[in-house]
Amino acid sequence: MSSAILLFFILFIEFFAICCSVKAVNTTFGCTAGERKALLRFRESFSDPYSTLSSWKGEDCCTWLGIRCDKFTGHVISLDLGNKDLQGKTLDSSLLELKHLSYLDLSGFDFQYNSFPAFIGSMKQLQYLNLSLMSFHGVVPHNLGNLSSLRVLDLSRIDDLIVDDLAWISRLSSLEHLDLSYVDLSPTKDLLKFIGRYSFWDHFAKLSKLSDLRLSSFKFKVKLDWVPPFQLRWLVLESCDIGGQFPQWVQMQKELGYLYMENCSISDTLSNSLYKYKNMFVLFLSNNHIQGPIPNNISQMLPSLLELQLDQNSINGSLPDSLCEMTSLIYMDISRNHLSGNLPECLGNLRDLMGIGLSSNEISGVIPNSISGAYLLEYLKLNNNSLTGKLPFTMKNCTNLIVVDIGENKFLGKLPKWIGNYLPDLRLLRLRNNKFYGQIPFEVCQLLKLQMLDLANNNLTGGIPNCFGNLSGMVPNSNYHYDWVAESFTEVLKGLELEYSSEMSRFLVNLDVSNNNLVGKIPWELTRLSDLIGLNLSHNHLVGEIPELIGDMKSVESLDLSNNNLSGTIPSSLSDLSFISHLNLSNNNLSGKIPTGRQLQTLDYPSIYEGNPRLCGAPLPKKCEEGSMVQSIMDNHVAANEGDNIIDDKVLLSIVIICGFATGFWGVIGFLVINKRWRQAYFEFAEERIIRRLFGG
Ligand SMILES: *[C@@H]1O[C@H](CO)[C@@H](O)[C@H](O)[C@H]1NC(C)=O
Ligand SMILES: *[C@@H]1O[C@H](CO)[C@@H](O)[C@H](O)[C@H]1NC(C)=O
Ligand SMILES: *[C@@H]1O[C@H](CO)[C@@H](O)[C@H](O)[C@H]1NC(C)=O
Ligand SMILES: *[C@@H]1O[C@H](CO)[C@@H](O)[C@H](O)[C@H]1NC(C)=O
Ligand SMILES: *[C@@H]1O[C@H](CO)[C@@H](O)[C@H](O)[C@H]1NC(C)=O
Ligand SMILES: *[C@@H]1O[C@H](CO)[C@@H](O)[C@H](O)[C@H]1NC(C)=O
Ligand SMILES: *[C@@H]1O[C@H](CO)[C@@H](O)[C@H](O)[C@H]1NC(C)=O
Ligand SMILES: *[C@@H]1O[C@H](CO)[C@@H](O)[C@H](O)[C@H]1NC(C)=O
Ligand SMILES: *[C@@H]1O[C@H](CO)[C@@H](O)[C@H](O)[C@H]1NC(C)=O
Ligand SMILES: *[C@@H]1O[C@H](CO)[C@@H](O)[C@H](O)[C@H]1NC(C)=O
Ligand SMILES: *[C@@H]1O[C@H](CO)[C@@H](O)[C@H](O)[C@H]1NC(C)=O
Ligand SMILES: CC(=O)N[C@H]1CO[C@H](CO)[C@@H](O)[C@@H]1O
Repeated sequence: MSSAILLFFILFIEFFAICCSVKAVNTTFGCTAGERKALLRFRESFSDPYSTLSSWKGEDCCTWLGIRCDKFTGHVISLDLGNKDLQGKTLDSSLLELKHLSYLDLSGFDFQYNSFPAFIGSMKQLQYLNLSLMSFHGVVPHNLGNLSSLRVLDLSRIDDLIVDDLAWISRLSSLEHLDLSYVDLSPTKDLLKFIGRYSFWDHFAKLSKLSDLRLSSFKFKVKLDWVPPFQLRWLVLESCDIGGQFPQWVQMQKELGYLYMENCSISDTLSNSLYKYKNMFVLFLSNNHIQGPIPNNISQMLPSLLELQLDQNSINGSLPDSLCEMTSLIYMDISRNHLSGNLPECLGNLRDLMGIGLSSNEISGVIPNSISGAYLLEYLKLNNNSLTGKLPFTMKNCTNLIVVDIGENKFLGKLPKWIGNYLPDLRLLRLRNNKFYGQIPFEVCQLLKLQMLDLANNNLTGGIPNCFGNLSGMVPNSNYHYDWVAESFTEVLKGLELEYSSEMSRFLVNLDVSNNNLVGKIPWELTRLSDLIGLNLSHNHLVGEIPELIGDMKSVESLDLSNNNLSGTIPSSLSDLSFISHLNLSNNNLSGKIPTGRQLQTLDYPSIYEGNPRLCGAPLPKKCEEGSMVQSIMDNHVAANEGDNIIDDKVLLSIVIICGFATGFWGVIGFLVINKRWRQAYFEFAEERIIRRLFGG
């Protein structure tokens, strides 16, 4: 009864507030003069190269971009300058005059590596402070601990920020959200910090309201019996060496919805790690040393799970049937473990599943027919296992498939025609290293979005279909590659087997039918595929000439036609391939003079052309017949200047690599450096997708 009255009372107040606020908006004249001046002074302390703050003029500062005022008093309560590409050397302390400011977002502000503005620690009324992605260096001022009203503190991703001691954090007793990820917390810099390592978590002893904690790269362990004062709903720990056992204090966080512990050297079993987490929707434990099987009762432990990420661990045993009871699962990745046994027959019960990753395990048996039940599936990654049998016909119900990677298995049978008829969204079809035989069906050409087709190392016969020229996913089409989220996968290009990160792989356009028993000519239509980066037709029985228009494949970086029975001369248009960095025409029946010029100049290894007895000219030792006198004089000249040439070539090569990089060259270096960041980007995307799904929108 009394609660009903209370509710009524609250509703009344709410109603009253709404009426008044409408009125108030139109009766106040916006911000106070003092605060307006303070803002203008603050504005002068930094530059705004993209004029994002062009609205910062006029009397009413409450209407300026990024500013919110209190409806009743007109005081500035919120300043949001996050991600506005602003730059400055110092932040003007005039912000201190905004006495009512409770929300301050300066994320991404380019501070040109000056020191952290200490005055921020005096803005006592702040409840939200976001300085992530800012660039300054030095030590976090300890007076941040004076911000006793602070509920959200985000200092993540600040290069060169030193957190020398976290004692100040213990005073932030209102803190609900703390993000220090990608801030170096590892106690390596001096001995003092090293001694302090075991007290790290003591600083969290009073943060009883904390519900979202994100940290990375640290080694601080806690006593086994530590009882944290908080109940987290969100926990992100990355690259934390917390030592073997799954931390007991994390087990106590029964309200956890989101648990991310990547690369934290956990070597426990899952059954020792997880209790019942009724709210958990994301479990991300990739890149640890987790052992033992997936618990039989995993569906009872994690009844609400949407995303399960356990890749790169040492999980063994087979996939339990109870996995199929996790009917809310959207994404599951248990790649790179030691799973064995069969895929559960009941897999199709996971009707919401959009992605399965089980690559690089030891799973055997067949893909169950029931897979048709998982008809929302977009990503199917089963590569590098021991799966066998035919691709089940029922898979044609999974019409949303974007990625099918079942390479490195023992699948057999003919390439199914239904792939072309029923999977119109397919971007990546990777069937390499299996036992598929028979002809390549024309239906494959109906996969108009296909940009990665890898049929290498099978036993395919017949010709290369002319209609491959119609694979419009392999011709330039602006923005086409941007509208999907790829998955990382391994591909052989330029003779190297590399893993392409998810962000890189969506730009990879590759056609590989090498090492089969294909016969006939190379269809000239292939030269229409001018977005192809890799083309590998090697190790087949192809005859006839290299298409005259080969030079139209402008994007090709890696071209391998070796080990066939190609004849005729090498088309001179080959020298139009300005990005080519790997070429192999060896072991064919080619004849005549090797074309020269431009990019071909840098590819001067005789091995490119060897095994073609009737080819002549540089870089082969065999000279061409006509004008042999002139030729030999020229050759001598080249020999005399060899030293210079080597330098020129190197310079040229690096220029080509740099140019190539900007337009889509995936070198080892690019991959290694960029991969992690992009992985993060994908992760954020996935997160967003899940949140959208959870909350509708
Ligand atoms: C802080 O700002 C960054 C970049 O604008 C944003 O991604 C992040 O979500 C913000 N943090 C919080 C806690 O709101
Ligand atoms: C703020 O913090 C500093 C250092 O942590 C401390 O010396 C100072 O007394 C505090 N100021 C106020 C007003 O609480
Ligand atoms: C994993 O964490 C260790 C520190 O514990 C770090 O040195 C290493 O670079 C991390 N690896 C990855 C892939 O993030
Ligand atoms: C899962 O099974 C283990 C024993 O195998 C048991 O200790 C645990 O309580 C079970 N968890 C749930 C949530 O049922
Ligand atoms: C899983 O690995 C553990 C050792 O880590 C071993 O004792 C157990 O027999 C393995 N189980 C299976 C099914 O291979
Ligand atoms: C395939 O899996 C094995 C382990 O099962 C691993 O050693 C190997 O690197 C994987 N190969 C590829 C290409 O991922
Ligand atoms: C095939 O997909 C449809 C939705 O497109 C779904 O309703 C149906 O149950 C699926 N068929 C099977 C056999 O699971
Ligand atoms: C490939 O297929 C041919 C017949 O088409 C067969 O004779 C041969 O044994 C097969 N090779 C392999 C490795 O399966
Ligand atoms: C390729 O597409 C064109 C129309 O775009 C069509 O006329 C032609 O028949 C197709 N070629 C093959 C071999 O399917
Ligand atoms: C082409 O494929 C063959 C056999 O599959 C492989 O050995 C070779 O390295 C590949 N060529 C390139 C340039 O990647
Ligand atoms: C290559 O093709 C020629 C005809 O163009 C034929 O005489 C020869 O036997 C073929 N060589 C091989 C190894 O298939
Ligand atoms: C909330 C409200 O009524 N706002 C009005 C205030 O006055 C301006 C014009 O001066 C209107 O455009 C707003 O709709």
